[in-house]
Amino acid sequence: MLVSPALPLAIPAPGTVVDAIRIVRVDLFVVRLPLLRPFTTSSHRKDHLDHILARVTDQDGATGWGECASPTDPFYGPENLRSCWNALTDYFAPALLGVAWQHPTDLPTAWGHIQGNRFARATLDIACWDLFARRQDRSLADTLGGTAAAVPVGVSLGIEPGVEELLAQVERYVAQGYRRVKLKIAPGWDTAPVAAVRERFPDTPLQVDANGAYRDHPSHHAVLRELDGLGLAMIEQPFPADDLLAHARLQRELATPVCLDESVTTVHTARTALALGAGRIVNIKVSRLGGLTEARAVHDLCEQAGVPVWCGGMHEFGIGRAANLALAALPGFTLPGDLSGSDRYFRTDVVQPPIRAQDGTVAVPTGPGLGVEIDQDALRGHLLRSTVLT
Ligand code: OSB
Ligand code: MG
Repeated sequence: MLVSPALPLAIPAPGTVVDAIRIVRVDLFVVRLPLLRPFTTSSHRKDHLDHILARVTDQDGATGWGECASPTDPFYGPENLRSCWNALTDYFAPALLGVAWQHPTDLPTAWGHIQGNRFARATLDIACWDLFARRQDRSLADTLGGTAAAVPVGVSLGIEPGVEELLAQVERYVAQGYRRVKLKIAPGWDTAPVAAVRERFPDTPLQVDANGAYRDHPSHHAVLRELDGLGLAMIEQPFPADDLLAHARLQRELATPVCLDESVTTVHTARTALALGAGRIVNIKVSRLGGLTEARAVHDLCEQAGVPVWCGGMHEFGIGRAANLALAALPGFTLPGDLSGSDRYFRTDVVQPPIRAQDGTVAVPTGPGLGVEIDQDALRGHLLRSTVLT
């Protein structure tokens, strides 16, 4: 076959491998960072975070980093720190090592036989996207198709001991220029604190997140209808993740858009949820969706359906935060994300340069890959455990 060198084949001939990448080593680290302020939701409270960081190395010595943002305990979703560690060491890393791939979108094939475990999966998905972008000396945002130089950001505020403490937190972040405020709610901590914030900050875009704490029951519908009168931008995940019909029923009752977080775990559940009218807004999280490939697919689906999306967070360290920012540079991310600067959560982060918000936006890193580098001293100083797989 004659092929002009100026016209490379778009589809490689069978048996040929163009620029194949093989991961030959996976390093895993469990890193603990204390939170500056304890965070409470309807499901859990925490004062420090233990996240798994992963470094992948290919046959040429190129590297990429990823982060597992799973909470330690299975209270947000079914995964937890130990389940993620086991899924990575026993399944995802062994299925990746030595396998030839050309593009990170090939990797779902390598992992196609492994069910669920999406936070664990996201760890190596992010690391391979980072490595791939670095090999091409391109930013991850650019590699994904993102165009925004900076993304609008908001804050997510936990349940506080009282309304005064909450008002002080809102005050602080509104003064720092954050574009909207999200309040965690739960039965017993809902209409009163939200109405108090609404009254004190009448012009601040405000939304709430229940992490599935309400039930499809008349007394809870009554509370949610009361929230409907407070001019909220959205009500996030009022009901349990798998109760799509309850969300659809509620959305028909409310003027306020329902936003889905925990319910959307794949592009398939996203499509089902939208078809049922279970919500009008989607929170896209890289970690919950098992990585950047699936998160981008949900973005594309929502963009085609005219459904606004925003980038959610899981209190990521700098690696996961940089991945979220790269994703949020895609054009469908029109609403402010849970993408505050690292300094809102941690005294020190594990990356350089630090990620900071300014005037309610965070700049999308422009350097190769994630555009941040691991701070080796910070990594060593906060390390709990590590292993190497080859
Ligand atoms: O539901 O969005 C959520 C944090 C941990 C677990 C779940 C959630 C959150 C947040 C914080 O809301 C988002 C962030 O600031 O990273
Ligand atoms: Mg949420």
